[in-house]
Amino acid sequence: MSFELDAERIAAENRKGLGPLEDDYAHLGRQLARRGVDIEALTKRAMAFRVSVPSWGVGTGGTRFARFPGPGEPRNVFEKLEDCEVVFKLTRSTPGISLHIPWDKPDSPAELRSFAQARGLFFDSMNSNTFEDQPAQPLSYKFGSLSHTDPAVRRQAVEHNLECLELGVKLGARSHTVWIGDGGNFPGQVHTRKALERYLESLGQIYGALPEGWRLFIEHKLYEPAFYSTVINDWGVSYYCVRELGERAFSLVDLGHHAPNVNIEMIVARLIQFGKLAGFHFNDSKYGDDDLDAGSIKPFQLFLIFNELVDAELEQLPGFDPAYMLDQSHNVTDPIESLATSAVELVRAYVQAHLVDRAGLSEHQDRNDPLMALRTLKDAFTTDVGPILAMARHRAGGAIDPVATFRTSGYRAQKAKERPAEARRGAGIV
Ligand code: RM4
Ligand code: MN
Ligand code: MN
Repeated sequence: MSFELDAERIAAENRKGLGPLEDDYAHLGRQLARRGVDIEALTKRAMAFRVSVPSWGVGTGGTRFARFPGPGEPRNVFEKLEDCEVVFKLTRSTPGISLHIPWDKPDSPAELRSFAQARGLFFDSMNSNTFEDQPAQPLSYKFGSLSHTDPAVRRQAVEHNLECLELGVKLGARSHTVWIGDGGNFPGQVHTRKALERYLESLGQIYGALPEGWRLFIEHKLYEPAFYSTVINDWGVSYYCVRELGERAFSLVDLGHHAPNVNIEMIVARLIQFGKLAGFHFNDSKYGDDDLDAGSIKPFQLFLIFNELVDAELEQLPGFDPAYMLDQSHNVTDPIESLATSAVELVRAYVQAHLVDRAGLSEHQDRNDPLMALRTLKDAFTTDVGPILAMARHRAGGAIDPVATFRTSGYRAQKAKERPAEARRGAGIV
């Protein structure tokens, strides 16, 4: 029998924190009432927020230099799901799992699906992998995949994506996410226009095979692994491609895939306006694709992104239905703690964005009053909504303090016994 974090353990921890939480919640409720805000409405929104976790996020990541595996790391997709379930039990916001194929390819999709269902989990987006070679793979992706110069390599990459779709249907997934590492390391290596033409032709084949009711997401990335030029390098190219492909193709924004200082909230607003925002891979970064925990470096940026999202949500823009996912690499923290913390930070930004006085903001904009406009945003951003988040988790059966509850549960130590380290393991982003 494998060790599980049970509801009684969470309830016991919550009993310790409930008194002070109720005080703080009542106090915040009175403060918000003075601003004309109903705390209960915000708590309901917090309880309804959902973000999916990546199966690859529960393993320790790494850099080009090293990977330092943690104790009790999951060794297969079932164990990954066990860890994802813990994040869900602690936060109650993360029932969706995004799988990476072939890292998580199950022998029996039906068995995996019922394993997930029994835990209240479901499969969200599928992710293909043509950025590395697999053992016994006939052709190499060293010089690209969907945009490769050799049609046989492109075919192989397309077929891999078709296999992901087929598997996704069996698992009950509803979208497919394509990120490729294609590009050039040196000037002249790749013919810029021809590579994009080849990519579009390959992607057209994947789009053409998209199952009924599915959406196709494509993810741009400025650089890495190609350091000079990347085929889908920014949101403009991504937007062009999804427009070319058709109405079920959308641009996905991974926060770490932009140059430092880029105004990502503006990219988000543009994609919303053009009806092409797929959703997100949330994370944070200082320099590039650092894959740090959401909100750890630029919490105000995260808030400003949610400000755009909530603005669209409140306006009920037709077709606005972004998919929220985490995409992080945990190199020095416990992956379960990092994922739970990020999920909490997203709900925080979401609730804070609901605190923006939108009528007031729009007046300040119309009167060209930048100082008051910024202050309106800052009033929302600087409100400590922690008690709302904790109360929402508590009411949903989650933990008032997810990290403390996880630490006292002994889950990691138990898993270290149940899952002895293996010599070589492919989990994580290296
Ligand atoms: C990439 C990108 C993809 C992720 C891989 C592992 O940088 O963010 O979404 O699947 O990393
Ligand atoms: Mn990503
Ligand atoms: Mn990335």
